[in-house]
Amino acid sequence: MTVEPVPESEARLRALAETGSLALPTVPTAPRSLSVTGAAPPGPAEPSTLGLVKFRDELPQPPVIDARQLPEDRPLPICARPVRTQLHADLPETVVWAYEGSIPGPTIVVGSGREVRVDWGNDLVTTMHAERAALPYDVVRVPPQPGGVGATVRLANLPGGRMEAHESHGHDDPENAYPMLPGTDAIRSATVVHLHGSLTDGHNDGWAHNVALPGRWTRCSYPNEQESATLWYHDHAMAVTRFSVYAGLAGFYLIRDDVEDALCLLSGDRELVLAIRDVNLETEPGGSDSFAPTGRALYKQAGIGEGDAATEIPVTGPYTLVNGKIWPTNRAQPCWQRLRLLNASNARILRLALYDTTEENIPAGSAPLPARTDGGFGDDPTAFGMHRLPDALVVIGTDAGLLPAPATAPGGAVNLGPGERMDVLVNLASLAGRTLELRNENATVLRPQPGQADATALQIRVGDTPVRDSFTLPAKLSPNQRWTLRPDNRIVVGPDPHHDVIAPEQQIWLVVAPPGTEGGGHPQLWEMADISDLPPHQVGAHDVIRLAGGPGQSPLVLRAAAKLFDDTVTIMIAEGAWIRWNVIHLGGPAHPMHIHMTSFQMIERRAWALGQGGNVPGFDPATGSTPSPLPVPGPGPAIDPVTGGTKDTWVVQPGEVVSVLGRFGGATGEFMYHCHILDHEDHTMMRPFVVLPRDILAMHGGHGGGGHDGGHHG
Ligand SMILES: [Cu+2]
Repeated sequence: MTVEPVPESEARLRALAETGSLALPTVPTAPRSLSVTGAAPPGPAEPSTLGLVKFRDELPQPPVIDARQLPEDRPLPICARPVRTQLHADLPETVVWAYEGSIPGPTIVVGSGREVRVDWGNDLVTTMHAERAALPYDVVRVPPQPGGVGATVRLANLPGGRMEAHESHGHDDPENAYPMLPGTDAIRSATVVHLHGSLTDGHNDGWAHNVALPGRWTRCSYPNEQESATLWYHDHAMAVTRFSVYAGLAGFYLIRDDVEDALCLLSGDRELVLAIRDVNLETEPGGSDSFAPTGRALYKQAGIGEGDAATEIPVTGPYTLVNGKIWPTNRAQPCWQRLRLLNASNARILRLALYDTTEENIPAGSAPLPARTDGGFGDDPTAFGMHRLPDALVVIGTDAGLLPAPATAPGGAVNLGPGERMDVLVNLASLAGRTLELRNENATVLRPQPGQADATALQIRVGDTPVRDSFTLPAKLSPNQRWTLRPDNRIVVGPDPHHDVIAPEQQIWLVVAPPGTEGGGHPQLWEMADISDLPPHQVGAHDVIRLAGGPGQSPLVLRAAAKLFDDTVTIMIAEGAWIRWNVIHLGGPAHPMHIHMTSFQMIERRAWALGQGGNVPGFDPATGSTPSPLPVPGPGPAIDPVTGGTKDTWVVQPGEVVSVLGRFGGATGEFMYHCHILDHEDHTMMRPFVVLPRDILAMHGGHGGGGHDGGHHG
């Protein structure tokens, strides 16, 4: 990794200084239709209850950079800069931060086994700030409302609003103006890029502290010695990742390999990338009745608590962007299509399902129809549930690679927490002439009232001219080895139960402490030390989690050894070691947990029933402890073929104890693991860990204890 000035950037800055103006480039939107050549207009637009018409824009596809065509010795320059783009055909242009001027950034396609070096440039400067750009939106905090957290969240999810002290407007609009989140006006565009899912050394991994100022670039090497998978790159700057990703800094990175090529999976025009995220927009004064967007995005958070206890609910917005467009539409041929799904939201957990909306008629102004929030249908199954296509989405790959075999999406929907990806096939042959919608069923509604989010993500209009489709769904996909944990705690790698049997070298215990623990407003991520062998009088009364053992076993006693990012490293891993990570979620919101460097499989998921307050009974938030051992948790949701795929991010629900297993081979250095709700990550739900060659680790004794327990063998 090297950090040097960007020559082009300097030249541009000089030109800027000479002319005194720098016109922001406009994003070239590149709608790509799956079937129809020529620029046919979008289909009939549909009114929404949130001030914007649906399906006005064709779904764009970011430009593709095929790094396999590059000379081996040539690095790929990818530069972040501010650009203007229309998030919706009826909106003024919005300034965003974009890699190579595209939202999402260019899709980088690489070949497995062939190294690619990327020069990540930071060119985030503007006329107003020729040295460093301010955020291209305001960050406001909706103060706690009399109606409680729910009322505050509804107000925060109301379209529009603006910052109280905004210049350039002569008149007040106290009803729809909010205080700025302190400090956010001073944030300036320092960035560091993380390639999410990449197996690369620590110094190429986008360590959050290693930010580069505008005018600098950072060279990173990606060996790509991993299987075909959907990766993505995004900003990872310490404490401000939520702001730079919300500004637009994200893009796809696809690894292709011989296995994928031999399967003749769909590519080219029949493979779409879909980066899905939510957003809010600033409006002119005048209240919520007259929705007049100013052309600026808005980061609008619900506040909870005041003074020292003030904090915010992670940001969500009422509009869904797919590849930088609000509620776009796509024309597709009636044949198999491939969708590479990415949840690029800051905080919104998606449950995506396909609907046939051809005959759906929801009168404007009718009551909102709640989406599914509990795995069942909404209140009005005739309007919401009847048109659902439960067998439509066929999952072929998860975060880190192809599945062993295609799997119909469990429950008819694809669950994606922020940071998770899914490789999905859809057979549109039987849906010729139909109009479909990809909807998010989680915490959204149809026909929302202001303060709610709309379920719509993307419309797909299927052509009615039959086409010949030579594609057939393969019965088997990846023959790559998978691993399972036997009841005797030994790992079997590959399909033969007697082959390659090894034991995990180390267990890592993490606790997610609910909001309110020891007076804290945010949920917390604790790294635990195994103190089961300590005499009871040394255990203490705070931050101690006790878990009952099985029959005849003594309890496991864990104590928080680290809570903040800058606390000492306690996780030291020998390169090549198999490690079992256990996440104990004691209450509060679901968290998409992401571990850097390698890929994993979920091997166990157990759960406790939650108590009245939403926490695991027996956990005392006042002391952050369980005075008595928690009982052995019951079985959790079954690990279905999709959840059990190779992954790097999992949504862990309150009450669950989730164990994932992975081999830390092929890279070394210092890495991070964290919650991928970006507000949580920025608020310290992130911790470091170190992977070193075994010989160096042996010489490194005395620091951090070599793991919580010096290696919990077994
Ligand atoms: Cu979280």
